[in-house]
This record gives sequence, structure tokens and C-alpha cells, in this order.
Amino acid sequence: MAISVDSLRNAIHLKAEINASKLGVSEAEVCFLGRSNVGKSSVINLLCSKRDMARASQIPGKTRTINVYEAVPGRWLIDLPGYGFAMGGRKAKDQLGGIIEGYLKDRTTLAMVYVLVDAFVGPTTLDRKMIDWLAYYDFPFSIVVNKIDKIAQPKLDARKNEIVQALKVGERAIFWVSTTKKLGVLDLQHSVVEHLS
Ligand SMILES: Nc1nc2c(ncn2[C@@H]2O[C@H](COP(=O)(O)OP(=O)(O)OP(=O)(O)O)[C@@H](O)[C@H]2O)c(=O)[nH]1
Ligand SMILES: [Mg+2]
Repeated sequence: MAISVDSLRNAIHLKAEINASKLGVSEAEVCFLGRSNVGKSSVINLLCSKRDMARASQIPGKTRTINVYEAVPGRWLIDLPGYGFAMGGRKAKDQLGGIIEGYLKDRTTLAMVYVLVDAFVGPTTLDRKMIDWLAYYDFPFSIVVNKIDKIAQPKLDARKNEIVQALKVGERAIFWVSTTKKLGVLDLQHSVVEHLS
């Protein structure tokens, strides 16, 4: 079925899984990846104009499973658990890493990986590792810098430059977003729809 920016509003929570191989088949999907608490679930809600379809929380580690949101039949937005945090220590942390890697390696219809980076924190060592890993395995990925509302307007351009330098992702698309201020949503919606088409 054809997808448009408008159809993102009709998204529903389809399923939650730990094992990517149990997700079933999609026509096309995009996923949201990033450190815990960076705003993956919030970005999915913003894209789909929902208040709390994807469960967001101030407590890091909220999303512990692979969550599938379906915009139109077979076209999916995937909310992944965050990396870099796990209640329950090292073992749980490794499990989350395993869920993410299992997902990325399994999905043949994965059209775009959106890597979220916190505008205030900047790219962390783990973000860098994730980006290098995606580039090495030739995944299609873009960067979403979220929480730009945390940077005062006069400093925003300088901060953006710093982040671009630190990311070292060349000509790749970078989206500048704030879910709380609803900034940058249109560009990201268009990108998502393009990759789900
Ligand atoms: N200031 C600000 N806060 C935000 C923004 N986006 C998300 N947050 C807050 O950041 C916190 C984490 O958001 P989530 O969407 O749950 O983050 P997540 O990446 O899904 O987290 P996990 O599921 O734990 O991996 C929440 O308290 C959000 O309200 C933003 O653009 N600006
Ligand atoms: Mg989440």
C-alpha cells in the first residue's frame, strides 16, 4: 500500500518482540537506534503525531524490546532498546546489545537506520562505535540529533558545527530535531516516508 506523510498519523503498535527473527515479514522498515534516553520513542511519537503510542520515559531503559509500529500494512517504524544502559548490570546490558545486533543482522527489508544523538551530550564513544559498525557493514544510516531545544539559540549554530565535526559522517544526512518543541519533524517525516515507499 502507498505511504504518505499523512499515513504516519494512522500508525499503530503492531507487536513487541525480543527475537528479531520472530518479527515476521515487512515490505519495508526503518529503525531508530541510539543510546538509552536519547529520545527514540519520543521521535517515533512525534513522527506519527501521537502523544504516547511509543512509551517514552525519563527513566533510561524504558524500551526493552523491539517494538513495531505499522503506518500502512507492511510499512514499519521500529523502536529499539537503547544501548549503553541496563538495569541489572552487565548481563542485561549484553542482552540488549544482542537484541539490537540480532535485529540489524536479521532484517532484509531494513531501508534506513536512524541513529539518534543527543545535541547536549554530543556523540558518545558508544555512538561512535555504533556509527563505525554501521558504516563498516554498509548499512544505510542517517543521523538524528535530538534535544536541540537544550541549546540556547545564539549557540546553536556553533554547537551544530561541533557535532558535525565530531560525528565525521561526511555527506550523510543529519536531521536536527526537538521532540518537545516539535522542531525538524517535516524533514524527518519525508525521509522516513521516502525510505518506506
Ligand atoms: N528537552 C528534551 N527532552 C526530550 C526530547 N526528546 C525526548 N526527551 C525526553 O527524554 C527522555 C527520554 O525519552 P525517550 O523517548 O523515552 O527515550 P528513548 O531513547 O526511547 O529511551 P529508552 O527507551 O530508554 O532507550 C524523556 O524524558 C523525554 O521527554 C527533546 O527533544 N528535548
Ligand atoms: Mg524508548
